[in-house]
Amino acid sequence: MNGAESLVRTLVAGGVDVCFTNPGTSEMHFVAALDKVDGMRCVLALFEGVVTGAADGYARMADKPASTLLHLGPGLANGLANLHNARRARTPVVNIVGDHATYHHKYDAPLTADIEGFARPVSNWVRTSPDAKSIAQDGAEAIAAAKTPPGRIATLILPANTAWDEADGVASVPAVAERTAVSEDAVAAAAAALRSNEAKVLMLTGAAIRGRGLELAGRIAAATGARLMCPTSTARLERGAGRVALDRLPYPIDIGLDRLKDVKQLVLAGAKAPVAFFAYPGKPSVLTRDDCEIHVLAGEADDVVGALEALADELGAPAQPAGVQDAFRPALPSGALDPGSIATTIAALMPEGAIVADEGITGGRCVPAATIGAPPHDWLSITGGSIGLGLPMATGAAVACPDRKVISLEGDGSGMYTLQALWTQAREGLDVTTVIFANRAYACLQVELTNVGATNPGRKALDMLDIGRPDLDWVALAKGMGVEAGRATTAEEFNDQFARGIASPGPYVIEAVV
Ligand SMILES: Cc1ncc(C[n+]2csc(CCOP(=O)(O)OP(=O)(O)O)c2C)c(N)n1
Repeated sequence: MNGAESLVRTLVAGGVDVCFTNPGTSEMHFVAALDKVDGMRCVLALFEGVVTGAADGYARMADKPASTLLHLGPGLANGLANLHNARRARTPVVNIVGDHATYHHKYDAPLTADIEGFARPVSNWVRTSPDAKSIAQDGAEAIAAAKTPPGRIATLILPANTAWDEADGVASVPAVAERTAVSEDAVAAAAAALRSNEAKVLMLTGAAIRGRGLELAGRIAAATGARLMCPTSTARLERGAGRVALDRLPYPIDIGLDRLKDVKQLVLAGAKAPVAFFAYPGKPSVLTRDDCEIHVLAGEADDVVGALEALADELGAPAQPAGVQDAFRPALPSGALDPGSIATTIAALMPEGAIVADEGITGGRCVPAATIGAPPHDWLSITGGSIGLGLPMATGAAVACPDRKVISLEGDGSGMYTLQALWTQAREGLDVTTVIFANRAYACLQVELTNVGATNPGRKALDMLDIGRPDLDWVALAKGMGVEAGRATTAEEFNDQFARGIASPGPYVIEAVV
């Protein structure tokens, strides 16, 4: 077999059996190998930002990496922003980037670029395979690197001749490092902090905001009265009726500061100490008060669930968690369509086990509170602040979980970065209902203009924050990519449209004019 086939066989044997691709000439042997090997699902995307964002959404839900196939330096570069988001989410990803044959490099042909240079800032592991005989082993090591806690980006560069030359065979994935157990001292310090009579918060993320982690957090809250919080952006949060509810740190700095203003003891379980998303003139960067004591129970690569287990034991926590969310469904709204009524409709109709991919920006701001009592669901957010993740992330999540409904909340501005994801959803028949908050504006930035103290904006400045003239026609855009779509301008129309999306087994787009 050739190098490309040895790599594909190694990926499949190592459990990496989905590949999001956008190939070119240098990847043709890899593409040809896909047919020689059973077990690899290949999903084409029409832009690399969709490839990398889909790989992120997939791994968040599948709990294992997908691979990507990208075309030399420019293909990788097109996918960098969503690799940045994936890196911030601690998502495991195995990137395969084709390159010119090793002997062709010295001619500086047009697509020649510093691929390792492009890859390094978003990758924890980068390697260029030197020859076909090394590729299987390099591929196996890339998988191990991606799976190394807390989840990493591995980028393997595949020169064309290493793909077509004769290879040795398949390699198996080396042992992956376990998550580190936390020290007894860290547990004791966290317990002392949470026993204190001062205002206290347990800030959780990663595995701590799913399943067993949430239950333990609730038991710790029951023992201590600690407030349970999570960061603004989390890779995957399990929430809804019957689950321990967390107080999510709000994005706007003033509200975030207010939420933490009394806190004197902060215990971090997998999370970082909270800082402002941006610096604002005259406002602090750190969101906790100066005299707040911060204790790290578990870092991001530590066994945070084991740490919570030890903490619950240390505190003699009761079996019943505190803060379990009651079931609550609102009635369907009527009248004007606005972010509040849209959130109410979603809360009324979203099915159990839904996956919400949240890039709703200001239009989606009411959905989290409205849906907290809805049937249990998962919530995926943009972790690196780089918009253009939402539609690809929803696509990848739907590939990972074909039996679950994906609800994609999308700002119209953010959606335009990677709208080609809709074509992939149509081609793959993915069960995604997308709500486009069509406010014809970069509304978030209109608020930020004031927040940073830029006063008296003129017409040119305001024009940079307005995306009307012409208004985007999302129904036509979706239909042009083979996705059924409808428009809603009233709450009643949105109720009908959303019910239609939920009833559809395939992709459906709703342009909600707000
Ligand atoms: C890659 C990237 N480019 C630009 C931005 C800056 N930015 C943040 S929000 C935003 C506008 C989002 O518009 P939309 O999705 O329509 O949501 P709205 O603000 O209207 O609610 C922009 C351009 C960003 N966060 N990431």
